[in-house]
Amino acid sequence: MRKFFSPRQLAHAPARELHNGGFTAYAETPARAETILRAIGGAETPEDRGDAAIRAVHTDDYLDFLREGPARWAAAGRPGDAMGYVWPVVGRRSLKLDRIDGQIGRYSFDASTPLTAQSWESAHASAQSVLAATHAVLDGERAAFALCRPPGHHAGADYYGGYCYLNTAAIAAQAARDAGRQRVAILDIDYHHGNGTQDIFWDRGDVFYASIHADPASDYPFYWGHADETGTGDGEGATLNLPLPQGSQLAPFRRAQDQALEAIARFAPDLLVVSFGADTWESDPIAHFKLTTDDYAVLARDIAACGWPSVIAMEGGYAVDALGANVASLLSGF
Ligand code: Q9C
Ligand code: ZN
Repeated sequence: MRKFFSPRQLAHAPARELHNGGFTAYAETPARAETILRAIGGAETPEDRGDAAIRAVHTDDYLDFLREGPARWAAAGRPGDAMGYVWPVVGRRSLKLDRIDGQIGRYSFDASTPLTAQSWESAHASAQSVLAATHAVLDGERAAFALCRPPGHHAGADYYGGYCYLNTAAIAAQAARDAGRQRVAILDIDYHHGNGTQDIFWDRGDVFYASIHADPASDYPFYWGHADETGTGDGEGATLNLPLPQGSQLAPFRRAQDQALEAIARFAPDLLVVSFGADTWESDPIAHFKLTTDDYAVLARDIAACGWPSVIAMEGGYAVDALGANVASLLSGF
């Protein structure tokens, strides 16, 4: 299988995050990518295809903010990484404010995702990796892997959060649509609900979004991912949320994935994007499912048996010592 990763994706390295009321070391580290790279035997560096496919998903003003926010933060005399502390209450106008703190609130949704001077470079390179994998599949590969880091599925068209800045799965799906594939499905098997991906395709019938994740009644991101969220307008019925309780092992996870794959089969996609998070692993430090390393090969074989050309985009997974083996197990199943 072809695999893609750019060394530029290592530059982004926030120092710390707000976690349960205190500052802790940032969980989404460059070491995650390095351990995956070692376990999968390296990856091709993607060519830089520029911004067009990113602009097909994200708004221009948001991308300007990702690039320019860190300099505005420094100009305000602030040390370290840009971090927000005030957000517009749902329903407030999306005002174009000059103050850096107001802008962070406007373009993000949580306090666990700092913006650094290197964030744009790495997020842009992460998008190039998923675009390279997507074009490999469009050109005939059965499956390709993008070692996306920073990850993507929490980022919306105009917001970042959950360690995500550019929505790589959405960029892949939209690139496939723009290359003429009529129907694209996204299967999200990260521990957390992919709120950004859901929001981006919420009112569209051409991209089906199915997610298996920890019940948002108990887990981040809380405000998305409930079973009654099914899309709207042309997208009514094209979003499928399958929340599971903390502690879930392979059996219920596999049943939920079968249900998602059956729904995707009815949709009949021309291409599948898999948002893969290994934070479902049994000892992940920030998550609470109980999958084993071998389970990922089982889940991947079930997906591969459906026969859809597949782009696999890396999302979460924070147990760095086990992460390489978990990703290698998943890829072995393809
Ligand atoms: N106290 C991904 O897996 N932090 N993002 C939750 C809980 C955010 C995870 C804090 C977790 C985001 C791509
Ligand atoms: Zn996650």
